[in-house]
Amino acid sequence: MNKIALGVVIGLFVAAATGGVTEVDIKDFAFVPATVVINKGEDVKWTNLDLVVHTSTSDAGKWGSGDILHGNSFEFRFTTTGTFHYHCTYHTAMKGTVRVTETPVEPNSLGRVKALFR
Ligand SMILES: [Cu+2]
Repeated sequence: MNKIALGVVIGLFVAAATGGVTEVDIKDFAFVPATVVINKGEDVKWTNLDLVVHTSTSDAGKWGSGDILHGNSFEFRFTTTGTFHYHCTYHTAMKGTVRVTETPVEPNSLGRVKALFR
C-alpha cells in the first residue's frame, strides 16, 4: 500500500470516529435552534451571523467561547450526557440548551431483519 492510499484509509477512520457536528446559528440576538439534541461524543458548532459580538457560555462553566465575532464559529465536543444550559455573556436574554444523550441503539433493527426472512 502506498503512502497516499494509507493516508486515505486513516482519514476515513478518523472521519468515522469523529461523529457529527450540529450547527447552531446565532442571529437576531438568538440561538437558532435554541435547543439541540446530540449524541455523546458529538460537537455543537455555533456561528455568529449577527454584526455584533456574541458568546456561547455554559451556565455551569463547562465551556466558554469567548468573543465570537461576525462570521466566526466556535465548536465544542460534548463527552458526557446531560442537559446543558448556556447563554451569551453580553445579552443575558439569549439562552440555549444542549441535550446530550447516549448513542441510540435501534431496538427494532434485528426484528426488522428477521421480518424480511419470514
Ligand atoms: Cu449576544
